[in-house]
This record gives sequence, structure tokens and C-alpha cells, in this order.
Amino acid sequence: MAKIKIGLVGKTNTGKTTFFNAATLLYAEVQPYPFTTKQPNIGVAHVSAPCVCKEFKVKDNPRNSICINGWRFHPIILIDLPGLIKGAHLGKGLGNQFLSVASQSDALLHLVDASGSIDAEGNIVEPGFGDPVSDYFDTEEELVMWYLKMIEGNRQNIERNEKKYGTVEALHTVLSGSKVSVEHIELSLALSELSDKPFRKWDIEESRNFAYIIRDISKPTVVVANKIDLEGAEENYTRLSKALKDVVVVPASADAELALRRAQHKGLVEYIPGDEEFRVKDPSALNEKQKRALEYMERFVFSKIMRTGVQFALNTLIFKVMAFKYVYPVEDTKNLSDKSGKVLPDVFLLPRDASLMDLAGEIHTELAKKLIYGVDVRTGLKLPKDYLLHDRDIVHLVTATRKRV
Ligand SMILES: Nc1nc2c(ncn2[C@@H]2O[C@H](COP(=O)(O)OP(=O)(O)OP(=O)(O)O)[C@@H](O)[C@H]2O)c(=O)[nH]1
Ligand SMILES: [Mg+2]
Repeated sequence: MAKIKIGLVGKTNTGKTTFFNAATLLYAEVQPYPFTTKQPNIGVAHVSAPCVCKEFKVKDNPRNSICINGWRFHPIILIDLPGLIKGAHLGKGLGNQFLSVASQSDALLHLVDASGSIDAEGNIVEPGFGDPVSDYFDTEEELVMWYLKMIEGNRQNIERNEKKYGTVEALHTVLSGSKVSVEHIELSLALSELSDKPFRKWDIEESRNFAYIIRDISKPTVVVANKIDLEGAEENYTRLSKALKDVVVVPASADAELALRRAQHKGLVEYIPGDEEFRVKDPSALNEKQKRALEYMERFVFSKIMRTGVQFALNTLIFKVMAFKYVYPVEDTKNLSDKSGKVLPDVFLLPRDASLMDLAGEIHTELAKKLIYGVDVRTGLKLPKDYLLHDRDIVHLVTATRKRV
């Protein structure tokens, strides 16, 4: 499977690029004025979950991933997008043309400035002046309008195809480029009570409702309440959590994560992304500015929300909201290794409905063709090809001609 793509959306100046830089350790431009990002930035970030090496008390040799202190980090693609403002679909700010890039991602992180330090136009103002709850709804409106435009802007095309192939196929032709599946469309039609109404008879309100549900169903999202270190942000975080009942809101300070990851990179602190603490290696090696920055972080980030929230937001989206799972295929069931003796070399990040057969297909199409059964390494039990994999499963795949990973 191609790597999972996560898009960063939100109003301008909410800290998307700061989050992106922190998670990828890249150096995209960050500025305290609106519309700094003019083109999407793409980089590699990681999700993390406890590795099975701890449970089995083995030293692993990761190949497609990284293991740090018993945490397995798997790469994903992160896309930082130009910011939006209210009315972007009407061409305000940079417009919403870049949502086509967001629509190609599998899931979204929607950043808001929890401190309320941006106004409706995205300018930096005194904390508390802006309203992150309405910022959230403004951006969501832009996303829905984008889907609506895709549907209504292609009305003739959809109506023509509907006659030949039916409503679902006709809508799919237009929406498939945005990673909307047939299942997403069927579910959205059912939820908007449009399953039995042909598209040509939908009025604009029905189209809008459908667009709203498609956005929801096809792009799982976690809201990041960023800039939690600033005054008033905690109150707004509570307000956001109450206002957005069905959406997970994670408090974060992207700026703190960025500073810590850069300090860790320079060897100044010991810190693993997602950790609930960091340790200064040699306090005498820090200059005054660095000391103050770390004290600030301890006081306004870690003691408030336990962690910076950047890694936590990525993990929550993939493992909790989307329920992806980690599965470890091995060749040698005793040593948990591949043929060359590498222990737990690969972890596969698979969707919630992935079966043993899907795992085989991920490794190699040939392997999927030849698969006869699998073995659960923990219990030694045989697993059928359609066995639904569980998170943290370690499996051995047995093929018709010869045993393989
Ligand atoms: N205090 C604080 N400031 C932050 C945090 N994250 C970002 N900022 C600041 O917010 C401003 C905007 O950050 P960017 O990362 O450029 O925001 P953006 O969302 O990418 O903005 P656009 O590219 O214009 O859409 C910068 O001055 C950042 O330093 C945070 O967690 N805490
Ligand atoms: Mg930016």
C-alpha cells in the first residue's frame, strides 16, 4: 500500500507549517503573518505505537520503520497546505484551490489557534480576540463547499452518467480523484436519506447535505487545538471539545514540539516524540535563551497538557479514529526474524478491515496468490486466509510452493 497521507488544513496562521516542520524536521517557512505558505509542502512524518519487542524482550532490527525505546515509528506522508480564511471558496485569501491536494489525502488534521490570537482574516492579534470555535466552522464550511462545487459543477456530467451507470457510479466518477470510495458514497447516500432519490432530482440543499456527509465520511479528522501554551487557550480548548461533540480534539503546542525536536537533533536534550518528558543532557551547555525556552515549555506545555500533542495527534488520528493496526510478519517463528536473522524487521500499518490475505498482498502480489494459511506466532494456531488481523499480531505466512516471510 502506498504510504498513508495526512493533510494539514486550517485557517492561515494557526501553525500548520510549524506542526509540519516539527513532525518532519524540515524547514518550511513559518511567519507571523497570513498566507506564508503559498504551495503545499510534502514530507515524511511518523506515527508511533508500543513495539512488540518489549513484550518478547528481544532486540529488534527494524527495516521499514524505526524503534526507539520500545516505540515503533512507521512513516506516513504529511502535507502542509496554504491556509484558508472565511470565504476562501469565493476567492478570498489564496482561495481554496489547494483543497484538491488535501482531498487526495486519506485523513486530515484540522488545526485551530486555540489561543484565539488570529482574527477572522488570519492576522495575529492579542490572544483571546479571535474565536477558534467559529474558525473551526469557517474552515469546515470551506471543505464542504469544495465538495459541493465538485458535485454541482459537474451536474450535467453526473446526470448523463447516472442514466447509464446509476447514481453511485456517476458520483464516483467525479469524486474518486478525492479518495472517495463507492462505499463512502453508498453510506453517505443512506445517511442523507438520498439512496432512493436520483441525483437529477436533488435540490441544492440535498446536494449540500450530501457534500457535508461525504466530507465527514471520506476524510477522518482530528482537530488540533494548537498554541495551547498561550493565555486563554485552555478555556478555548474546553469550549472546542464541548462544541465539537463527535470530533476528537487534541490540545497541542506545535512550537514546543519544533523546539524540542530541534534541540534533540542538536544533542541538547533527550526527547522522543510523543514522550511526556524531556531531559536536558548538560544544563551548562545551554545559553540563556535556550534555558528560558525549555522552562517555558515545562511550565506552559508539559505541566498543562503532559506532552506537546504533535505525535499524539498523529497517533490518535491513525490508531484511534481510523483504527489502523500494526502487524509484524516474520519468517522464523522462534526468533521472530526474517530469513537473514533480522528480528521483527518490518511492521505493516494496515486498515481496520485488513485480512491475512491483504497483508500478503501488501508484501508481494505473488505471495498473495500463493498464500495457503498463516500462523499466529503467539499461540502457534493456524490462521485462515480471510483471518481479520488484530493490532500487534505477529504472523508467519505459509505459501503453496515454499515458506516465505
Ligand atoms: N505560541 C505559539 N505560537 C505558535 C505555535 N505554533 C505556531 N505558532 C506561531 O504561529 C505563527 C504562524 O505559524 P505558521 O506555522 O506559519 O502557520 P500556518 O498555519 O502555516 O500559516 P499559513 O501558512 O499562513 O497558513 C508563527 O509565528 C508561529 O511561530 C504554538 O504552538 N505556540
Ligand atoms: Mg504555513
